[in-house]
Amino acid sequence: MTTELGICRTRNHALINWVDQMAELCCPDRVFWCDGSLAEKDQLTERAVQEGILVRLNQEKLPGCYYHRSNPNDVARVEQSTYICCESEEDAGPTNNWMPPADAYQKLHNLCRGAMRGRVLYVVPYLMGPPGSPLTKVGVELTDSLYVVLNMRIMTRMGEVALSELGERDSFNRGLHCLLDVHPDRRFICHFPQDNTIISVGSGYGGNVLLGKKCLALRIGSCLGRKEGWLAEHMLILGVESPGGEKTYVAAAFPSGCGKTNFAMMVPPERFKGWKIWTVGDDIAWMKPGPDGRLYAINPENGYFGVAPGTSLQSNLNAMRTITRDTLFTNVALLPDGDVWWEGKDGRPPAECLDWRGQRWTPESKEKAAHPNSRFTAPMRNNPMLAPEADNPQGVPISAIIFGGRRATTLPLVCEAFNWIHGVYMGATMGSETTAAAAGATGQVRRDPMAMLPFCGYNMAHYFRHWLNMRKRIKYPPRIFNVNWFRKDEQGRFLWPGFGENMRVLKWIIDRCQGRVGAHEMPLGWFPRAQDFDLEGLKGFTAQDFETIQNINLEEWRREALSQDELFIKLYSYLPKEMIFQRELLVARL
Ligand code: SAT
Ligand code: MN
Repeated sequence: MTTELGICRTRNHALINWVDQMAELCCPDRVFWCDGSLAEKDQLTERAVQEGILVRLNQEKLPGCYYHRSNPNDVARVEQSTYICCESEEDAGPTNNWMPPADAYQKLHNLCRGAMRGRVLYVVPYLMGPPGSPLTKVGVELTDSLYVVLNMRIMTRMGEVALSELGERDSFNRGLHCLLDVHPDRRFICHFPQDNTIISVGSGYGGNVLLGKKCLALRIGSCLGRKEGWLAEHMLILGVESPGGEKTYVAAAFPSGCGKTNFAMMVPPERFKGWKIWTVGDDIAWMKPGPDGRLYAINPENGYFGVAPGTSLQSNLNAMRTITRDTLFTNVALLPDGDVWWEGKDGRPPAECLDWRGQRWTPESKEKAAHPNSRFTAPMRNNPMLAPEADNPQGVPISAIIFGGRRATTLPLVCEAFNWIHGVYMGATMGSETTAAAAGATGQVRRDPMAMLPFCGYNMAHYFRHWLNMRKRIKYPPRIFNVNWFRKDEQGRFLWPGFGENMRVLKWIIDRCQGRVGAHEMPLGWFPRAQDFDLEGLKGFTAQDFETIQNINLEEWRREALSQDELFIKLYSYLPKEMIFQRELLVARL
């Protein structure tokens, strides 16, 4: 039996009416309703190859894998073109760009008017979260980009499954995406929290256009979470299983490009034989108190949109296994035999390849072959260590929340907050050196509270208050920790080996959560005692090195406290007083 593809299969009037309205605005030649089937995937993939959007890779080496090059002016999220369009500017807060909703609608509708002439409008119904979860949300993205459709098919639970979850309800996120002419002057990513609506134009790059991810799961999600009493966070979720079978779940916030995917898929080193790390999610956590008083988390996504450069068998074995099939590669380098390459992949650089712009590249070339923010889009089901609970509608109970930035100095490898409020302060004052995940200069320290600076859909100070208020709703709150894998010595060498060895830090965190070890009280929080932190089998790293990496330099901390103030001053009129008290306590302890 053959089923006809692209046909509307819903009787949801709100949905049909809205699609009609948007089609009337954008004037596509055709409307194609996605059902998420395999037949549809094959058909659309074939079309993308014919249209030159995808290149078929070597199907023997990489079955089901395809390659895409984006417009060179469109390779990362653009924070300066990202807007929160709520009624009052105050509600968007000083860390967001704001546009009045009426103005934004007018501007964007003008840009979209007739923009899909000669093109197809794809209707992409999708779920963020497993079917049947109380946290799961339905979104529908209308897009004229086949690349977006095929990525959304990996990143979300897409098609029929979303339509049946939605049923006759009107409560779904309305997302409209138009490529236009992919010009930075006509690039806007606008969020309308009061209407549960997103409009993104002028870009084809992941974080700007896969609307379920940063736009719905974080920016709109954070607004919904504030209203409904839960947390939408830029966090990975992992499960640690001991040799005895004890499972502990941890959520961790790191800014984009700081190794969330690597941490979420970590392989424990030799010393931790019998321990297992299970991946629940690598980028986003939705967390809500459960009936037993603990905080439960789901990963709303269905795939990984990971940074390719630096990914190797050494740094992330499970990711390398995950991306051997059914994966889309964007802006990496293309080898003559239809394989892909990037800086930091195993083995020697290829003698020759095409770089991410499609130009001939050799090891002598000055430019990088893969763009530093080149990505793979891979189904999470390919991950050999995918936690079975990733599909559990109830989510997993979180025992620890970890905050971490990329800091060459100042921040120790690990410390634990004294309590929830202190932990919120730790998260709120997080700083990190900027990476290639966002357009702009890299390597500069900026305050990135909870790794949410580019993703919080409302006033950051109200967001801190929401975090503080959540304490009252969680009977058994997770412990909160801060980590920094990136501290360097005076010669600029990393002090900590990172990757799998981060298991040692995780082990201490788990031991703290299970009440198995004590700790030293220090000005920044609880520090590990030497006898509790396992350094055995860690070559070239001594107890002295551990002291160095945990060292608090008072001069650096005076500067840190001042620099923390820059963000607080910006937010001052709304800042919860608890944050000011915490700052004073810190200064006093120092
Ligand atoms: O580009 S994305 O926003 O999807 C990834 C990231 O920056 O975290
Ligand atoms: Mn991210």
